[in-house]
Amino acid sequence: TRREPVVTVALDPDCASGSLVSDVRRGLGSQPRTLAPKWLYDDVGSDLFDEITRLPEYYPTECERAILREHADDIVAACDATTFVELGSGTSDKTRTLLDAFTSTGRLERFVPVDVSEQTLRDAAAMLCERYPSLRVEALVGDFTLHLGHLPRGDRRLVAFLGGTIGNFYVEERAAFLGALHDSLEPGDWFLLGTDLVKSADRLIAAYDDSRGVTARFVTNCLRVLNRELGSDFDIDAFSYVPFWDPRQERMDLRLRADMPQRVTIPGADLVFDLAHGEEIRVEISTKFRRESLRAELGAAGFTVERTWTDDGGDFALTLARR
Ligand code: AVJ
Repeated sequence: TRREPVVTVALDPDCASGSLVSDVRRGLGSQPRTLAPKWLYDDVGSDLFDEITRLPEYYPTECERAILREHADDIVAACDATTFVELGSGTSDKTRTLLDAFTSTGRLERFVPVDVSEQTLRDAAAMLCERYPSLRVEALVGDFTLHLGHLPRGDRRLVAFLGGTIGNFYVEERAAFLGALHDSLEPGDWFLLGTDLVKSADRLIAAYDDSRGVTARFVTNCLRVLNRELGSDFDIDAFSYVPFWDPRQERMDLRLRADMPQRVTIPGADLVFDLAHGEEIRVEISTKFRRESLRAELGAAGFTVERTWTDDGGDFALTLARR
């Protein structure tokens, strides 16, 4: 008998738009001006990101896939989870490699994909029920920085956070996220984390400044989102995309620079400000990690690293830690 997915909505839709307004007021209303990367992912932004993952210069997605292809069985064998939670699961595309490995052990009982995009999640959950008929699929529509308290309890859990998305967080946000995750787990639960690793500046810059300009369009799209959602009047053509590698913080820093002075009005956030010629808005950071500092950071949050897997080139890592 095939089961139907159970979908729980933890995200309040008004709250989603409310947090856009407060993010914009906080980030653009003060210096240095910033914008939170989660607003890059409307439908257009999600499609552009998908295109990025297929660019020859953008190695992380393919490296992570290679690790999963090569080591999914080892990962599943290394932990004794019966519930598998994925934060930011999207289409659950990469995860199928892990689900296949879990299925052949016969141990997995439940899969909990968590994502902010309700439709994507519903479609993925329906597909997974069909593909894994004996699995209980309990999807959670929520923001993984806010709704960790809604994760199901009881079973031994493995929580996966893949794709290197943790690199978007600032140091303090990372500590807060790891702390909240630690608090929502039980001793003995597992955490599988995907992180991009420090490498030469040339390769990093190429990955975030592709020759076809897809990344520039992806980052600039946030201004379109604000013009549409909040009625702002950003003159989108008057901005240049400026990505750079910050060697001290070991992160890519992706900014938009105003090519001419302009006054920006954002009615939906009740905000007016002047941008000087050359003034920059930071839209995203993408932190790159080292194995040792990652172990220390996970340790500080109360996790013990059990295993680390990398691709052959050592570009990307999957770290399995235990609470
Ligand atoms: C989705 C956050 C992992 O940081 O590499 C790609 C986003 N931004 N190109 C990354 C991104 C520009 C991506 N993450």
